[in-house]
Amino acid sequence: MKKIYFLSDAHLGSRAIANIGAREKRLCAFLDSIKDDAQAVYMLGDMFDFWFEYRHLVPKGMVRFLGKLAELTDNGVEVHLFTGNHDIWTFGYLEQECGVKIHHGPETVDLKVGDKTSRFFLAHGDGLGEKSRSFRLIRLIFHNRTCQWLFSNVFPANWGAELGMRWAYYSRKKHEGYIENIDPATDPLVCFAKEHYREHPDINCYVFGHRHVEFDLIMSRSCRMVILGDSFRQCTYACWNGEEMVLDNFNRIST
Ligand SMILES: [Mn+2]
Repeated sequence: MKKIYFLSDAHLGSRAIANIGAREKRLCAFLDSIKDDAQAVYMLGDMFDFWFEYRHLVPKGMVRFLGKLAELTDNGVEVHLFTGNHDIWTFGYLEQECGVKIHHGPETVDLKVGDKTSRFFLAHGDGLGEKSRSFRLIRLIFHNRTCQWLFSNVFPANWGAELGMRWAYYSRKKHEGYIENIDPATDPLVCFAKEHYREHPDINCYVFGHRHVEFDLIMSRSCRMVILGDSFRQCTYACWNGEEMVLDNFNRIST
């Protein structure tokens, strides 16, 4: 039976993560290991530490990963890429070149494995239940089409890319070594999911990335919430086999 895989937050290309090249290879080895039994792979955001696509240019590096995406889709595996808060700015290249399907926001999807169908709510997780005004303002600017056009066409690309990589670097450094504790009573993502579930009791599974913490919560007899962790350090992922959602990691894979 084929399976559906979920992973997130590889932060490829990051200057703040040691040996990011080796980590990219490990991720590619994992994707290679699942290529025969994967029906679909859902990547829930921040696979790139900073991805900004210009009309005729894309960021350097990460070619093994891009090649692996193309290989999977060429072989009939559906690959879905949700944009996170580090890789919002893809405007067609990844779809055309790597054959992936891009999602710019949360999606509710019915996933079918064999004869079993389950309803999933999938999102990177940034901005959901988030109340901080400064975060919301930055998010608004990052997603604004006019700001994106100005960044792309007025600012020299070398400066733009440098600025973006530095922003991503400092954002990573800020969270480094800080293991976040998710308190289900107050956590914005958990609160968001609970509120959403009250209005959409037909959802069977909420899956998020973004937090770099693994988290698993039984919401009810028929609904579960999973935060995936990350794909560079803990290397955690989830796998839906039609019967259950299995959480595992690919740390043991050597390249
Ligand atoms: Mn994120």
